[in-house]
Amino acid sequence: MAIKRLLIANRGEIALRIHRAAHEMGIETVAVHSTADADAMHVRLADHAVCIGPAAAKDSYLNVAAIISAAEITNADAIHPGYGFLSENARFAEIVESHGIKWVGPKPEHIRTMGDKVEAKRTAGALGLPLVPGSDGAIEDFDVARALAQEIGYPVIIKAASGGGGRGMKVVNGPEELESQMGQARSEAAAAFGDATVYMEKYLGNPRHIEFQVFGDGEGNAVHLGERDCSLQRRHQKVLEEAPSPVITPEERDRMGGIVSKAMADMGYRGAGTIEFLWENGEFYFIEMNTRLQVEHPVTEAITGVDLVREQIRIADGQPLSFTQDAIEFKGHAIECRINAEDPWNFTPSPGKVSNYHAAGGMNVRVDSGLYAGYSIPPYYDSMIGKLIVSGRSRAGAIMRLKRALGEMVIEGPKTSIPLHQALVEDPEFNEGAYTIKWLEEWLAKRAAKDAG
Ligand code: MV4
Repeated sequence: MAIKRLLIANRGEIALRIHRAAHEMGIETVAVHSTADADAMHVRLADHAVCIGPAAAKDSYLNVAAIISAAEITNADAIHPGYGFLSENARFAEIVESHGIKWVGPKPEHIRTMGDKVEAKRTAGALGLPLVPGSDGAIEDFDVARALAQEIGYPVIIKAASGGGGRGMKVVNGPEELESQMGQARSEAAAAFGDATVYMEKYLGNPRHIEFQVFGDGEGNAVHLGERDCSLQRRHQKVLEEAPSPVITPEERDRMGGIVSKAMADMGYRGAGTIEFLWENGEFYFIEMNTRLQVEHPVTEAITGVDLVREQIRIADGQPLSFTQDAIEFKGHAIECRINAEDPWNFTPSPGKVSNYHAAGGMNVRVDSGLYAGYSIPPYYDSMIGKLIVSGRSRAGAIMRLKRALGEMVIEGPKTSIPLHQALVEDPEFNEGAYTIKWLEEWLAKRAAKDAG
């Protein structure tokens, strides 16, 4: 039976994004919301809305029983989790499916495998993806760890198997630091994730973060939609993303794209996924796989013309992929700026009432946001309040358009990261595309020093 009514288990801009794709497919939507989000745009737009609990996410957007109840009460026949919250919770995916509700996401077993970073690496390696040199699985013993570190060469990095997104990592510069760093990594992992399992990798000093978008039908067919460069980040929070990466040639894209799509086909992957690599000296090294739609998916949409959310919903509905690899052309260049309600220079959150709002527009400009004049940004959730996505025929053209569009944005009341983006797009190194994962934090430190002096 085809999906008729989709429950969106999320809030903010991504809930709107999913609602829009569903409506274009003739599918009704059900919003769920906390008491703090009663006036949110995702609630206003949806066909039906259910309050699922108090402001704290653990009592609402993470409340499995309340969300399943909302789906049952409204007769929703599918659930889309968006990103964050329950999107990579394999148990939730199983519970959804066991209620006869379609899960707009990967098979629960694949969510579980990729959530364990040791299992993810083992799986990726077996599927032929290039790995960072390191331990073959978890490491427990200091002597084994020391011997391995000697073999691969310092510096090495210790990572938590249940970590990800940068949490629970320790760099080890030499043998004298090994026991203390590994011990700390283990106890921090135990405290943060309830799992002390760690593994070791060669530490790459100055890589780029490049990720490939993949799609599978769950039956052995898979495609890739090219890469995104997400190197511009601060404290593991991405700030600006672009597609294609300024450093990847069409030949390299085809070669790596072929490797990742073959891997996804071989594992029988279903739905949207992102394969994350570190890239250094022309080489790709797999680090993690995200089994969800990502915040930065619009830059891929802009250069391929594929509606990623529509594709997700089609696959969950048992339909085949709507395109073949041959049909995908990468056209032009797209850049996304994440707009956060925070001080642009010290990053302290800035929630509160939006007294005036106007979104940029014009050719090849997209604003995904739930903001409106009079809306009060609640203090309980992530500070990202919108995304500005622009595209152009070339990277330079996209940057020109980005400057124009940033200048048109009006968000009065809370502080936002727009001034940060306006400074960033003027930087000569940014304009050359000459940046790595360390670049933005160093740029911010230099600016802060100059302002102080
Ligand atoms: C690394 C690394 C250097 N060498 N692994 C951070 C998040 C997590 N997904 C993996 N991370 C890293 N793993 C090795 N072997 C450096 C990072 C890293 C990073 C990676 C991607 C984007 C931003 C980053 C910022 C700091 C460190």
